[in-house]
This record gives sequence, C-alpha cells and structure tokens, in this order.
Amino acid sequence: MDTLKILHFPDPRLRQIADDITIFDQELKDLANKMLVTMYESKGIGLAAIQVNIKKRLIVIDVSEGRNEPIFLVNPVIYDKSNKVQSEEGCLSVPGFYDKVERFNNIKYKVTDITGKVHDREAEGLLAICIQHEIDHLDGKLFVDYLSELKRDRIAKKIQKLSAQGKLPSRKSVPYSI
Ligand code: QAP
Ligand code: CO
Repeated sequence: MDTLKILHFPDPRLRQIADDITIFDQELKDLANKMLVTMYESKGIGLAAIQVNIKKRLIVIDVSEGRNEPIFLVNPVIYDKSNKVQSEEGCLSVPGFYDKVERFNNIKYKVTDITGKVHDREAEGLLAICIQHEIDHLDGKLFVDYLSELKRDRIAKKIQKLSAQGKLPSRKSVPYSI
C-alpha cells in the first residue's frame, strides 16, 4: 500500500487548524487505514491527519507492545485533565528530536469512532499523553511549542539543514504489515 508523506517542522502547513469530520464513509476508513500504515512504517505511536497535510480531525494511535491495537479518534475533545506529569516526547514531524513536556496522566474525552458513533472515554499514562499530543496537532500545535524559542529555532534550523542534505533520521527499516 502507498504511504502518505509526513510534513516536517517548521513546515507552515503543520500550523493549520483541522476541521471536524461530518461524513463517515469508506473514504474516511481508507484514509484512516493509510495513516495507520504510514505510522507503523515510520515506527510511530501516533499520527494526526494534519501531519500528512489533511485538514481533518482524525488521529491514529497504537501504544500497544505488539503494535496490533490501533485506535482511531475522530473529532476528539478532552473535557477533564488531572495529575500533571513530565513526558519525554518526540514527533514524526520533528524526526530525531526529543524533549520534556508537561502533560496530564489522566484525561476524560469525548470521541467519535470511524462509524460515526460518539463515546465518552477515559485514558491514562502513555495513551493519555499521546492523545494530548495528537489533539495539539489538530489545533496547529507541536510539542516544540512548549520549549524555549531558542530550542525551537535550533531544532527548526537543524531539521531544515538535515532535510536539504537528505539526512533526516527515519526508522523505516523494520518491516510491518497489517
Ligand atoms: C507522539 O510520537 C508521542 O524522532 C507520537 O526519528 C510521543 O510517534 C506521544 C518518531 C511521545 C507520547 C509520547 C519520532 C519516530 C515517532 C522520531 C511518535 C523518529 C521516528 C514519534
Ligand atoms: Co506529533
């Protein structure tokens, strides 16, 4: 299957605000599946549609050990956060860079599934953190926005340089099929 091209910081297209999804058809399922394959291929645990230049409120996540428990989130909204934690984060759109960010260990959120059904859910730990990170993408926000301007600008310059040299890190080496 063809995979999607992931945008890299500081690409301004990562700053777009994604639109709510209103149509739940086969096209949406195909897109979700394509995003999942793209995420698995790049060894990620989460990917938002904005990262592949699609302005829709769609997220795919898999934080399972076996990488065989995909979660699809449509139009997710967090309404309760508790227990602040420090999380060490990376991002497929900021390849090769990691830093500490403040998140919440526990969240309650409303989410629509791929068939259009609305659910009220809770999450904790890595899944909760991943959902917070991915919803930020839907609002044009990146984890580097929580860092100092100095750090952020350095990361932007390094990514632009590595990209121009074709030397951006990728973990595409391990094959994965779903
Ligand atoms: C977001 O991030 C996240 O630099 C998902 O070279 C991160 O999947 C949520 C990745 C941490 C919670 C905790 C990053 C792959 C993947 C890289 C990712 C890289 C290859 C990042
Ligand atoms: Co990300």
